[in-house]
Amino acid sequence: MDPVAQVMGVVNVTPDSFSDGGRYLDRDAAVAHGVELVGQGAAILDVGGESTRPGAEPVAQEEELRRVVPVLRGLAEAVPDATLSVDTSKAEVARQAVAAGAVVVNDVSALRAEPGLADVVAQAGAGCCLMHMLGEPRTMQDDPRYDDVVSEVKAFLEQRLEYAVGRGIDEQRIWLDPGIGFGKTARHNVELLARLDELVALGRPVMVGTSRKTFLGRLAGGRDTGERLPGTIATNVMALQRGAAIFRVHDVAAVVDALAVAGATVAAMRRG
Ligand code: PMM
Repeated sequence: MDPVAQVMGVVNVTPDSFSDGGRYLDRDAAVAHGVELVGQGAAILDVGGESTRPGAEPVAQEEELRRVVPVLRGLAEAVPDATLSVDTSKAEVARQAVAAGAVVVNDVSALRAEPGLADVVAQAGAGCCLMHMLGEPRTMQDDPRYDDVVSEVKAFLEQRLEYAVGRGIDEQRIWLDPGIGFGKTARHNVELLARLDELVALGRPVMVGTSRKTFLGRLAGGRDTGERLPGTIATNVMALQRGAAIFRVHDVAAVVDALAVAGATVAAMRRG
């Protein structure tokens, strides 16, 4: 695999996440799942306790803490070499997650939901992923519109990067993410993947999360969540070729293999 390409395995500890909701609610099962993903080649694990699927309702802070903190503690012990990320937009959840072993805060609101989150990341010397989203999960898929989706996402990420650095977060530890499926039609998602190099040009590692998302099913003629691995692989390979660095997926083993082959081919293409 391209040496900079890293696969992030998804460990959702939620009862309603769109693809694996409810299966890993139990702490031990979630930890075991994370260990299995590392065994399959995930360098990073993203632990989330609040679903961001379209239409999802927010989760109370206490409940989110109850879901993610014990799982992070368990993973920090079980897979000490893995990079642990917490998928949250809440400052207090991030604070306790970092204390439990997370070194990256993956915030789908890009530090807009809670101003205190930037301070938590800065003070901990943690990394963070800033993601683009149009609107909020409850309503984001209700007729999203852009004049030019790529330039608008790029301008947003540039502005959020500047904000994060201004709040004291180490620029070298910031990743950017176009937010595939977050207030975007299938056409918007495809356009973002096709022109991902324009986001890579911002100079920070770009993360993509296409795994099992609705647009893959739609483009393939109507596929349910469990039938979207081919689309997941196709989009991650395209993203690798366009310069993405981090690939957030549920099906780690298959994507690691695909990226190893694609990465060798991309390297040969670059050598000419
Ligand atoms: N997608 C989901 C959740 N968190 N975080 C980032 N940075 N990028 C994504 O694309 C992303 C995310 C939704 O997928 P899930 O419900 O399967 O976790």
